[in-house]
Amino acid sequence: MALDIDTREHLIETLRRFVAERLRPIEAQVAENDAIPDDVLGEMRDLGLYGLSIPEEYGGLDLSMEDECLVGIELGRTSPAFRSAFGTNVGIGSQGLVMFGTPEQKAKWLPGIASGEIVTSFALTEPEAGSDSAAVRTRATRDGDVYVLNGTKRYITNARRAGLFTVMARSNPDIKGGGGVSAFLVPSDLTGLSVGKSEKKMGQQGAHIHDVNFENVRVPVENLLGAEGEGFKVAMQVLDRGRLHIAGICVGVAERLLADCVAYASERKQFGQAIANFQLIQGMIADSKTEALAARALTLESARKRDLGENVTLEAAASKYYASEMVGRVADRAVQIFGGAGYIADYGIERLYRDVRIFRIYEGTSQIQQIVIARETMKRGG
Ligand code: COS
Repeated sequence: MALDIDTREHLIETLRRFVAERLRPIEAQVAENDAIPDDVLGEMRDLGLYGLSIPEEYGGLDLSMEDECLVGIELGRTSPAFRSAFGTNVGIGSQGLVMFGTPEQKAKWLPGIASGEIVTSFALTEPEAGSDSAAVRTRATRDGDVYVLNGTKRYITNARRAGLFTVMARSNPDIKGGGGVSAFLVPSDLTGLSVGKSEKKMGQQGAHIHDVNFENVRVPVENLLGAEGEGFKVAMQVLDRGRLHIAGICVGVAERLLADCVAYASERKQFGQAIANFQLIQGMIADSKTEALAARALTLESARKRDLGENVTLEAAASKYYASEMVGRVADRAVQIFGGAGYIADYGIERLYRDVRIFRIYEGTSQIQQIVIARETMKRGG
């Protein structure tokens, strides 16, 4: 639901203050400790961040996609690890349930997801099924009134905290591609489900990914999400939405980096004057600003189209592709503008440079986005 202008401005202003006063001051500490303090997670819950996208009847804020992207832009002004804490509840961990859940499934889980009491995870990727996500091998074998799950999921965000997983598993081994895959709502306390170690990553310390192992996990048939054999399409539609959210975050990080660059270039003196006076520095700032504006416009326009009920598979892929590549270039220029300081941990620029690298990979690599964009463009005839 689209917020009225006053409510939207109030929400954005509240978040801007929360990011500036509460999150930015502890960015370095969170990265150092690889953990977000529990009291900060509690404040995020109190602000309603876990329920941004959940319908109001289940206790969420029911934001439109455009409003969610605007919120994402604000959240992008700090370490992306903070967003990751509730990002699965807002996006890939909950949206299968929101879009395809039965009234009973929604009533059972959405209130806890909206409040943040239940953390959700999206379990699609496997050791042998990354970009080729229709190739999932995790098996779901029907046995009376349960499906028995066996297999391993990889790089699953928030798995350690998750109370509920959306798991894509092959329910029909005779169908090799996506048509043999079903989606399941799997509570984390079921016997046989175990979560592996937190992987050491290049960036976004404070956000955690794990393997999730299923060993004869007995999932009640009523936890099937959507129809049997529709799980791949559930996943694709969840990702269409998630890609817009990620694009919004990329725009926010780029805007943050630009602000940092302008502040630094205005302070830093070389050859007797602020480096901001030099046209070669200005050229980098101009390129970053132009690209950040273009990504913002593309993302918000695509989000508005989705809010109007249009199919945005192409637009979501284009937004994510452009915005994630854009923020990589902006971060690279930021290191260049900061010079030696850009390479030193104390300034935080090298941290963001590492943090943004994953945006070109998760929720579909840039190369997958290119494939989606090209296919859809050809389908649409141009
Ligand atoms: N919305 C609805 N349905 C979709 C869809 C979408 N966005 N994308 C594909 N489908 C449907 C297709 O219409 C097709 O349906 P039919 O069998 O009825 O014709 C079916 O799903 C299979 O689609 P397709 O043939 O395009 O599947 P492919 O195996 O060729 O691969 C890509 C599709 C590569 C686009 C997909 O595997 C993908 O997005 N991979 C990246 C996954 C990813 O983002 N992983 C990140 C991990 S999650 S953090």
